[in-house]
Amino acid sequence: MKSMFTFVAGAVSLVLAASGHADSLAKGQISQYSFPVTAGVSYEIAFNATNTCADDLSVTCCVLLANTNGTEPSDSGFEKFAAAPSTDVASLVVDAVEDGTVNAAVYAIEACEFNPPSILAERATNATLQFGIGTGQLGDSYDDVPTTQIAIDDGYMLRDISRRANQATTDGNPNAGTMPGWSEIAVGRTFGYWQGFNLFLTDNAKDADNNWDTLAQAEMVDALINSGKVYDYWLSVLNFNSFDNAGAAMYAQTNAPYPPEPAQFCGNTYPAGSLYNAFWDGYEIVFTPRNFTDIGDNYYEHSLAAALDVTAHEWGHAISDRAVNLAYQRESGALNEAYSDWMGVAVEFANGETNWTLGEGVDVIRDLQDPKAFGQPDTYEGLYWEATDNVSCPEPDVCFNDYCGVHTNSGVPNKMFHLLAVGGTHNGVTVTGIGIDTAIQIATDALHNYWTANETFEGARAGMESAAANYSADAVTQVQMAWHAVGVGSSASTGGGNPETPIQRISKSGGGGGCTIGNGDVNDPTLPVLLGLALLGLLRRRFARIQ
Ligand SMILES: [Ca+2]
Ligand SMILES: [Ca+2]
Ligand SMILES: [Ca+2]
Ligand SMILES: [Zn+2]
Repeated sequence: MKSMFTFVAGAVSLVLAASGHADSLAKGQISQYSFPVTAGVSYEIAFNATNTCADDLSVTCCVLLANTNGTEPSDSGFEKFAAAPSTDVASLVVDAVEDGTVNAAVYAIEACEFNPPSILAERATNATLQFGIGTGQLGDSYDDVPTTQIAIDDGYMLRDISRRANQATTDGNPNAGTMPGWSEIAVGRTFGYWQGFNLFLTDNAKDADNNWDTLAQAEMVDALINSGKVYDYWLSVLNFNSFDNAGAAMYAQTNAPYPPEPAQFCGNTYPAGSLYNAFWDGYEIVFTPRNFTDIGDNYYEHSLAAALDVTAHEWGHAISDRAVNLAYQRESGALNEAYSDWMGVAVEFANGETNWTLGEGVDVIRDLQDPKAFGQPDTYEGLYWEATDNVSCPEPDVCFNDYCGVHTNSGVPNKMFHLLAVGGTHNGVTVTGIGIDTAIQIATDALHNYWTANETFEGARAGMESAAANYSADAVTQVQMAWHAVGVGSSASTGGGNPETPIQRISKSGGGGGCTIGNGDVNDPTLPVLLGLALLGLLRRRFARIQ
């Protein structure tokens, strides 16, 4: 719909100018620009590199950065970025909420020659929402894929602005939310990396006819649709407006080769792109591509973006990260993992998938109802428990003990959550379910109001008891019984004593847990840091987790 936007006189010729007028930057330099903007208008800012990098002709040497609030973007502080795999025009879109300026910059990953950024097109913000059609990896068809128009090639981006409060009345919008005017749910396509810095180069997913029907696009459609479901669940059940409850943009990267270059890790060598995974990197969620190769013995037909529960699990990390940043080791780390698993199951239940496994349809990795089925304990210090005390596990380590069992011991709070949500008898203790939505509400309240960074299971129970008091006396009782049933604390009625049935306790020393990476597990957000993922290490230093 070309008629819906206006080309800015002069801008196109500037962006597409012959390379003879290009500027240049040495490696590591940055060049600043600013553009006056008017509230309610959407601007597409574009530039193009005129050289490619000497060592790898498939990637550009420059990236375009932008901040919407008038501050100058730097190599460590920016809100949006765009790069291109060639000398083609690359662009990003910013929506001006108020009159003022948008500041942009070109940053040189390597020696960079480029035509300076300019505003390629502008449109009324509320006119850009367009629903496309698409198909997910598992065959789901959608006729309401939220997209926005772009100017270049007359195409579209997988960019959901339909959850904004001011998009609530747009015709055909089924997804009204309360995100602020600048926010969005967007999916990026990762198409390469700069080897010297491990820099992923990503851009907005684009399509010419708004029909998202290729295999690579199916991964992007899944990430966008599933992230939208997560947003809707948070809003309707938790009364949360995105993971920070302040309308933060939700970004997902798909088709991300991992590791971006061959990496030595835990004593093994991993070829580029050999690992299959999903993770929250402190800023966005990232999915590796579906893997049809035999590199690293991985063969997966679909990327994990196809799994709503895995997607919700990663977004659960975003909530806990912003809430209390539970230390990723020992019991607090297991709580961190468990909370994300709870979120994964809860979002699926709300969308009609009433199962307690994680990853079904793609790669099943855990079962909250029966943790033992995947080698996790369902009882505190019971079978499969990984020692967490300082004597048995003195050095939390990703390679040797999974940070003292974070992906293992999460089975205990996972079983607790299952009992609390739907009830049951475990270790001879009977729990009456309070419903999965109420259970995640209480857990989220506890996460924000009571849990601390180094929380223990015992402390987690106490925090949930306090949170449950705002719901009902019965909720408090069932929280007590659910934790009691998995061997954490006493029963609600007796105020002391042990579970009715003696709990099997197995003494097991730390170590030998093996490296979780590469086994299809949903890994922790520190792994990309360890591997030097450049989005954290170079350009997004400000988002790096402190472990
Ligand atoms: Ca298409
Ligand atoms: Ca599922
Ligand atoms: Ca599931
Ligand atoms: Zn996780």
